[in-house]
Amino acid sequence: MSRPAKIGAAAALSQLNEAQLEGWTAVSGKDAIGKTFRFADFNAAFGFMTRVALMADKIDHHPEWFNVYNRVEVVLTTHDADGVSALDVEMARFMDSAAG
Ligand code: H2B
Repeated sequence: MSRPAKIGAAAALSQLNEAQLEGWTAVSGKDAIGKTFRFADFNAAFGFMTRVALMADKIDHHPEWFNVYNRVEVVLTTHDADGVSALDVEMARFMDSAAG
């Protein structure tokens, strides 16, 4: 697969903002976007993570994430591009749809 092109966090955030997807912010210290998802309980949070994990493996693009009970903090960046690429926007859109 060809190396994904870096578009940068600002461009990605403006695309997400355009699509009215809320809660995405720039991560400090690196070119990445992040969001904290909150669910009713662990079951709902882990269900979300499972749906995202299957998609991530399918498109070979994997999130950095941290889970405590009903909270899932995600960071999206493309290591191969050394920053945010269109794949991160695609994953962010999928996450918002998977979160319901
Ligand atoms: N995930 C993310 N987030 N960034 C990448 O650059 C990446 C990945 N690269 N998943 C893939 C896997 C790469 O390591 C393999 C070799 O294709």
